[in-house]
Amino acid sequence: MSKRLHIALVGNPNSGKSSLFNCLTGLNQKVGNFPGVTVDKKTGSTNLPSGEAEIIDLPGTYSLYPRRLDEWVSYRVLLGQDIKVRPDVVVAVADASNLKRNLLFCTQLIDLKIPVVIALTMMDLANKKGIKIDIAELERELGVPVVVINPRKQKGIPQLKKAMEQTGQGLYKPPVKDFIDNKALAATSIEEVKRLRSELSDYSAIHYLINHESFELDSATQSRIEDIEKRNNFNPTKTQAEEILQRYARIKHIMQVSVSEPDPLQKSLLTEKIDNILLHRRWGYLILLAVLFVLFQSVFWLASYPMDWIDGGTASFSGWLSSILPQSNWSDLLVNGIV
Ligand SMILES: Nc1nc2c(ncn2[C@@H]2O[C@H](COP(=O)(O)OP(=O)(O)O)[C@@H](O)[C@H]2O)c(=O)[nH]1
Ligand SMILES: [Mg+2]
Repeated sequence: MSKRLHIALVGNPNSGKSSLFNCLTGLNQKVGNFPGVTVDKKTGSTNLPSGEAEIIDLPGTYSLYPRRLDEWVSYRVLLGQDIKVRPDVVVAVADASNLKRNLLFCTQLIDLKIPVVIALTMMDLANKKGIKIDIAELERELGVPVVVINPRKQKGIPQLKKAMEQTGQGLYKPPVKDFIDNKALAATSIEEVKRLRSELSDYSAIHYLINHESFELDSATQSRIEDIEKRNNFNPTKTQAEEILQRYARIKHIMQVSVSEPDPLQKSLLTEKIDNILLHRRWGYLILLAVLFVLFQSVFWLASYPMDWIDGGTASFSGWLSSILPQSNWSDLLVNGIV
């Protein structure tokens, strides 16, 4: 029997992570806390074609540069620092209607060289905005499976399950080539960290350089990394800034080749065409008169309804009044004069 897969869901806040978690796990959910912190730990199980798998919904994160406590929780899991949570597959939930921002985090995960599947949500919203995404092209550029899902409508879930399972079984390997040239960001420091930890990718080594103090490392390794930083003048801020710039440059290229958005120029052409007709020297006035005519007509036409109701109402009210009041001058004044 194959081993039970452990699958973690990550992604930007509001990307649809919890909706997907609910969709996959249904009623098989447990909520607890991560050890030592009051951050929700939601776990559950789901059925994959080959058997049951464990699912964990990690707190939302914008990038691999954690700031808040809950972002640190996700970060530690992704960097292999949480001994209790060791996912075999990471599902990166990404909002298709905000693809550029979501891809930043996805490409960081890809460069960690962990098994990643991208679950693309909000495709319905993207389509409404006129955005079209070439999924095959996106897959080619990123080198990992991309599956379109709508957890709200339970769409694409069997396809996602298949991709999770195949990735967990090692059918899709993390891409050999980095998304950006991470090595060039701090070549010697990365090389030296990898001599201490041969299993790390170039990009993970950068994270060890930046955040080793928060990692579970023995004191000898801690001081060695400290030493590597000092000798090579490793500058974390500069490295991060350079990394983000390079990622966005490549993401921009991906957006150009795999995403078509409505051209703002095309839109302005349409409004220009409408303006040309409405503001025409002769036809413009005629159109204006026609619009005003329709407007006046519709006011009279619409007003006739409440006027008829009021007429009918007062007639039946005065009829009713004269029927209940005794015959006198006063009742005559009330019924025929006032009402
Ligand atoms: N239109 C649309 N809405 C979605 C989709 N996926 C999730 N949502 C909605 O997006 C909102 C945020 O989802 P949620 O699962 O709470 O996001 P989380 O912050 O990543 O856990 C919710 O109102 C969902 O119903 C989708 O594919 N299409
Ligand atoms: Mg959530």
